[in-house]
Amino acid sequence: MTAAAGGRIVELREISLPLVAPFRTSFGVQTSRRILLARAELDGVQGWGECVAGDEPTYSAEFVDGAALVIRAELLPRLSAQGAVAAGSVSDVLAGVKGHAMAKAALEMALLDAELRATGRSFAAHLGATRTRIPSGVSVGIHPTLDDLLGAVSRYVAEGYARIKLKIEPGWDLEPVAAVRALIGPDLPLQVDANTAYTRDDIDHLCRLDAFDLLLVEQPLPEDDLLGHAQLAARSATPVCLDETIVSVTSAADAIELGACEVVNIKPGRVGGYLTARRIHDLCVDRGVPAWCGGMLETGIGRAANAGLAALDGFTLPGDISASARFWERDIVVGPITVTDGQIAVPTGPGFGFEVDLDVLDEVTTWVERLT
Ligand code: NPG
Repeated sequence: MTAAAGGRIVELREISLPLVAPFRTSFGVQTSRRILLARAELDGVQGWGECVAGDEPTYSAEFVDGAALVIRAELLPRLSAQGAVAAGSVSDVLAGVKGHAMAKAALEMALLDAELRATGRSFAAHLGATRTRIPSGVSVGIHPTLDDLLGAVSRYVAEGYARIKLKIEPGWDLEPVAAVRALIGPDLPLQVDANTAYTRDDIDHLCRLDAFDLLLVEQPLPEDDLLGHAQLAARSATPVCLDETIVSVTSAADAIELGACEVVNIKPGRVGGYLTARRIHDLCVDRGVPAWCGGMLETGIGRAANAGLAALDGFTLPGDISASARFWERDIVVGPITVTDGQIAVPTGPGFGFEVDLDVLDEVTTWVERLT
C-alpha cells in the first residue's frame, strides 16, 4: 500500500439497529444501537468505517452524538486540509485533537478499507496474518435470574462457542459464575468482565473468583486505577485483563510494566484505530502477554474487520467476535458473520472483506450527510 494513494471521507451516516435481546452490563442496558458510519472514496472505490461509540457516554467518554460533532467540527476539516489522506497518516494528522479515539478510528477505518479495496488486498493479508479461522467467544449479559442466565449460556454452548464471557457486577458475580461453571463443566473456557464496577475494597472478594478456573477477570476496577489492578494481580490467581484502561500503545506498555495487566483486550475503536491496535498486538507479542480482540456490538462491518485483526498470531485467546445473529436480527452486510464449530472464517475479500447490503442499510439509516 503506498502512502500517497490516499482517499477522502465523502459521507457520514447514522443507522439504528434493534438488538435481538436486551444486553445488560454493569454500565447499563441496551435494547438497540445507534451507529455512526463513515464512507470513504479512493479512485471511485468505496470504503466503510464503523464508529463503536455507544448511544451514551457510559462505557467511555465517547458517544454517538459527540463523535458526529467532533468529526464534523474538528476531524474532517483537518483531514480535508491535507487533500487526500492515506490511512497510515490519519493518526498523525489528527494527533492535535485530544481523545476521541473512536471517532478517529472510524475515519481511519474507512480510508484503510478503500485503500485495500483499491489494491485488491484483504486486511488480514495486509497485516501478514496467516490464520484462516479464529475461535469465537460470546459475551453474555447480566440476566434477571440465574435460570435465565443458564438458559442463555446453554443456547450459546449448543451453538458451539469456544469461550463464554460473563458480565458481572457487585451482587452478580460468585453465584452466577459458580452456576455457569457447574453447567458447562471444567473444560469450556470461561472469563468474566466487570466494566469497572468494583473498587480496591473488593480485592478480597474478587480473589474468590479463583475457585472457578477462569481465563481472566476483565477490568474489575476503574480505568485510571493502575495501582489497584496491580494490587489485585499480585493477590489473585486469576489473570487480570485490562480493557477500558488501554487507550494507546503507551498505556498498554505501562500497565504491563507496572504489573497491572496480565492479559490485554485489544479494541481497535478504543485505541484510535486498527493500525494502533496492530502495534499493541506487536507489543503484547514482544512482552509475552496474551491478547484477544474485544467487541463493541459491531455490525458485520466491524465484525469482519475484527476477524481480520484477530487472525494475527499474537491473539492467543478467543475474542469477543461472535456471529452477527448473536446481536442482530438482520445485519447490514451481505452474508453475515457466522460461527461454525466454534470458529469464524477470516474474511479473504478485498479491504475488510464485507459487502454492505445497501437496501438494508438504507432501511435502517436515520440520517445521511454527503460531504462532497
Ligand atoms: O461481542 O460485540 C460483542 C460484545 C462484547 O461484551 C462485549 N462488549 O465491555 O467489552 C465490553 C462490551 C461492550 C459492548 C463495551 C458495547 C462497550 C460497548
